[in-house]
Amino acid sequence: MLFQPAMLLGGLLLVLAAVTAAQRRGQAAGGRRQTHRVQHGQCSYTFVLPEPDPCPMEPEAFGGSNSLQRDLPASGLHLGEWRAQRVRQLEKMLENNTQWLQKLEQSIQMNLRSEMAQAQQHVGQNQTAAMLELGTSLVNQTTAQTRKLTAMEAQVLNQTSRMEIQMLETSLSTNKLEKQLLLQGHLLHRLQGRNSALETRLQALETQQQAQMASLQDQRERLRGLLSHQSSALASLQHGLRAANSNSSFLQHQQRQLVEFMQRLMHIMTQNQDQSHRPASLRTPERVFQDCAEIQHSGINVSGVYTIHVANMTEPLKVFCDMEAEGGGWTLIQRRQDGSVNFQQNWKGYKEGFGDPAGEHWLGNEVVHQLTQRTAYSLRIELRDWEGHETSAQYEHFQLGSEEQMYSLSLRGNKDSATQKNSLAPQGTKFSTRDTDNDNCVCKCAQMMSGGWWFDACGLSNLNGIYYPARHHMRKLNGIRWHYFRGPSYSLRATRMMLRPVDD
Ligand SMILES: [Ca+2]
Repeated sequence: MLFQPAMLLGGLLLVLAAVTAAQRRGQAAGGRRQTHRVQHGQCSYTFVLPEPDPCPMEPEAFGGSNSLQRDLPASGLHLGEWRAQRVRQLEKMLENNTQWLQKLEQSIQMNLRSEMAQAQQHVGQNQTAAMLELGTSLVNQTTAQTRKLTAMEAQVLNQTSRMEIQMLETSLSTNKLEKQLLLQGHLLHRLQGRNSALETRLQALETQQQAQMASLQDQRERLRGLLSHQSSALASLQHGLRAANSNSSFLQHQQRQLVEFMQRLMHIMTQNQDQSHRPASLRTPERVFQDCAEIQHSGINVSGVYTIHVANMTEPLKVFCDMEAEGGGWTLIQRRQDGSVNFQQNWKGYKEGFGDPAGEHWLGNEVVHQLTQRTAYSLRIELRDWEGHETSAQYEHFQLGSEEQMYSLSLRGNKDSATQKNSLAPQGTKFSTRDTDNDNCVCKCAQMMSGGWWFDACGLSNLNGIYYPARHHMRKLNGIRWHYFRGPSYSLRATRMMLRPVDD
């Protein structure tokens, strides 16, 4: 924009040159005023310039091609005056030109000012528009950047908040851990304290124990001495005891022999008495009885213990004979009345018999087998409970198998006085003891129910069970049972089993 006034000034100088040339032409035209128009862009400038006086004609003397010669004054004038006049003219022209130039300059300055103002305004408007465009684009860019920045700021804020939350969580967990560490430290401190206390106690106990050990060793030594003394005393005592035992067994043997001798003596005396009362022709020789029925037949009607000689048995046998019940002549094979005899016997015990015929006893399976195989026997069973009730059961035919047949039961003709039902055992039931299991159960009835009996599985009776005293006899499955008298778990007070030949 600044180059425009310079161009304008250049144009003006050209105009001035043109004006000077025109003045020269004007001078040639002679003393008139001329208008001059200068076009510059859209603007046109009109200048009114005074026409200079026409120059006097050049003297012919000075004619020729040289202009300086044409400026020379006429031959009528002095050269000095002409020069002075020419200088004055020139000065005047110069003065006029100067004034004209000043006016031109003023007008140009005026125009320039307005143009400059317009140009400045235009430039300012353009600049403002450009600046506005720039500003709008900058504002747009700025808003876009601002959006990006806000988005980024939001992201950064989010990240920061997350980081803060994580930091908070971390700090919380750190606080917790610190607390726990503190607690553990306290605990450790306490434990250390306790540990040290325990160590001191332990040391004290160790010293105490050492002292006790020393005293114990002393005592042990003393005890050893005492023990050796006592063992020698014990040996002497055992020796004395053995001697006393042998004396006692010897005395018992002598007592037994004495009792047997007395019984024999009594028997002989009664026989002698009978024979002494009878005439000599009626006297019978000494008889051997097979059972109590035979004794009864011999005229003895007093119940008691008698000696019998069972066939196939080498030794004579003592039995209890009941001469009262149902006509008498019963040979007892079992009695329970006070629990004085242990009925927890094995197979051999039940085979050979045990107990005392005058009290509780089991006559023995082998004797019963030998008796019942010789002739037909009937069996009578008598029962008494703790309330004073009595009952009996009778079997018309009773026989016991051999040991090979496990002393199996053979029964016929049940005469149970109360129910007519058989509580004893089914036909053919074998005898079982705790060491010989012949029952019909996968279990061992003799071990469960105790004693030895004809257990089926395990059956409705067991008169060889455990003897329970009064007030302890209820709910006893291993007691003395007879189902169809007092039920399956009532232990009876007294029982008797006895045999008598069927013929009687
Ligand atoms: Ca069994």
